[in-house]
Amino acid sequence: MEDKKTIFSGIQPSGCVTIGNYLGALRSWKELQNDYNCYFCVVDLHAITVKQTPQELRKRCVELYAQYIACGLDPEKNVMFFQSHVPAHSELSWLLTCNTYMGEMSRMTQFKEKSKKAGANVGLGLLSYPVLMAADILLYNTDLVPVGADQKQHLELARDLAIRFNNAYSPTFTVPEPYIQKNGARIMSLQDPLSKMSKSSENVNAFVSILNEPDVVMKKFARAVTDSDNQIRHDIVNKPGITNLIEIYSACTGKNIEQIEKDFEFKGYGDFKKAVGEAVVETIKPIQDNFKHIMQDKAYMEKCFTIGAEKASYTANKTLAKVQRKMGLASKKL
Ligand code: ATP
Ligand code: LTN
Repeated sequence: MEDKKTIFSGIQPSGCVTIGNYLGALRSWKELQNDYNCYFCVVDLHAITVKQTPQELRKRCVELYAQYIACGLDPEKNVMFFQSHVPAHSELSWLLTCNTYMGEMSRMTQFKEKSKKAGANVGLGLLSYPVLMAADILLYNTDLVPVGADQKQHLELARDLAIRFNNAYSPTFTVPEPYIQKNGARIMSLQDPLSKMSKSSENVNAFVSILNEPDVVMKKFARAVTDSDNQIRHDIVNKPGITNLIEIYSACTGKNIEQIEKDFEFKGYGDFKKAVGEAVVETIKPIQDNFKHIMQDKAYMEKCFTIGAEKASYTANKTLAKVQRKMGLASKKL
């Protein structure tokens, strides 16, 4: 355990895990858990950067934890916990905020996109959210962060903040590296293939959740936006909808793009959409079975996330104390 490198990653309980979250991130965590010392966190403090209904959020937190386990993450092998159960995340976030520039925050792509949606009153949390993410990562001396391609810019910030702090004070933080898969790192919306699939999307036809029933999955793919030339060809510029479906199919079946184009050369969109739907249904079926089972054992989950938070707090508090001391905050003993 000691010699292994450390991984940290998290998903927001802002909805149900989508096939984007699964193919882009969660699925790789499962592979990595055997070779790394892993922290997998349900990042509930991130979800409140946009308005939430408290009862719903609380329910989604538990369900997301159950989905982690259902996807094959082992709470006995990894440290699996809720972000808000380890207060050091919020505390380090403030200390890092004081070492962060306004300019580097306001140019974040996700902030620009989400603040557009928020309308007139853009919450400050949406702007400062990547600092909290940096705190999540830096608390655990993380070497590697497995995420989808959309998080690359936030990871860069975490690296910049670590390097800045190490230079301004003394070596403290490990500088983390992103781990972004080649296949499935950016799954697009089924209704607007130019924007990424998002679990908090208002249009339920835009995403497929890993808990969607088979008939719902099939319908969502049947309605997926494509073009009208009826050729199954990977062409990101001219055919973003079909390209996205090809990538989903490839990520689920392991077949490469050329093979898929060849297999469907003489088929139409209807047949292809059906095949993609079926491949997705097959991929998520075992997860759904596991999920139902786990949700019936709340006592087990409670035990797992309590132990998870204790283990996480131990490492997190050590890092936090170091940072507080280096920044000159009041000592507890004179
Ligand atoms: P929200 O809609 O609340 O912004 P989200 O669906 O975008 O949520 P996050 O919780 O922000 O998901 O991300 C969890 C993980 O899933 C991250 O590693 C992120 O990079 C990855 N991810 C999110 N969307 C996609 C996608 N469309 N394709 C591949 N990976 C994704
Ligand atoms: N910002 C991430 C979720 C997230 C995260 C993290 C991912 C919060 N903290 C730390 C990796 C490491 C997102 O997916 N939107």
